[in-house]
Amino acid sequence: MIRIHHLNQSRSLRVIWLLEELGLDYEVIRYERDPKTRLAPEALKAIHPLGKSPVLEMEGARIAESGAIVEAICARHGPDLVPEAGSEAYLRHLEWIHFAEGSAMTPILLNLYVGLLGEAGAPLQPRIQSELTSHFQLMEDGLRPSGHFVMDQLSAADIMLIFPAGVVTRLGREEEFPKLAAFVAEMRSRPAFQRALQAAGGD
Ligand SMILES: N[C@@H](CCC(=O)N[C@@H](CS)C(=O)NCC(=O)O)C(=O)O
Repeated sequence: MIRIHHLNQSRSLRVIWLLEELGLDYEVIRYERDPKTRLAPEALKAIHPLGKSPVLEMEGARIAESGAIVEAICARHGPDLVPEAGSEAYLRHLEWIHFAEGSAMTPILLNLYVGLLGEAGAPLQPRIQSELTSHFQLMEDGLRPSGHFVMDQLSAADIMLIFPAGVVTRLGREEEFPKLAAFVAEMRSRPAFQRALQAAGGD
């Protein structure tokens, strides 16, 4: 049995979405953020020292990092969500998978945290905003006419990129990045995404 340690309103929704797309059996172990601090509960530290979500248990092994989890699930159960090894598309796909956490999240998190500083963070804002915009623009330009990244059907890269792409809509920047906004709406309307939302507890 696959078990997913899921924190509400977190990146682990992308893992539940993937499990639903693949029609796999799984169990969700839910953790709730502290309503004031928004941090995960201490109980998650018993699962992984960082106390962050997602953490997956599959075939007796425990694995953290959403990108690694998505790759591991696809390697075992979802070959159709990854382009053929050795192809040009495979390289682009790998690039996007790692971009989602390794690059895009840096300006997104800086924007969030430095924004909390108000005026004290003002000297950092021009750089943060230009990095945020260039990362959104790269995603906007990377979308294919089919509305997907890399393949003309759903791939694991789409599943990874839903999180940084969703920030465009959260920041109300849909008009600047219309293709990204359409991507988010389209992915969210998929039946498997809706089932994932339900399994995750609605958020
Ligand atoms: N790079 C990691 C990031 C994991 C992470 O930061 N998870 C957040 C939720 S989106 C978390 O658990 N935060 C709670 C906390 O830091 O207390 C991944 O992709 O899995």
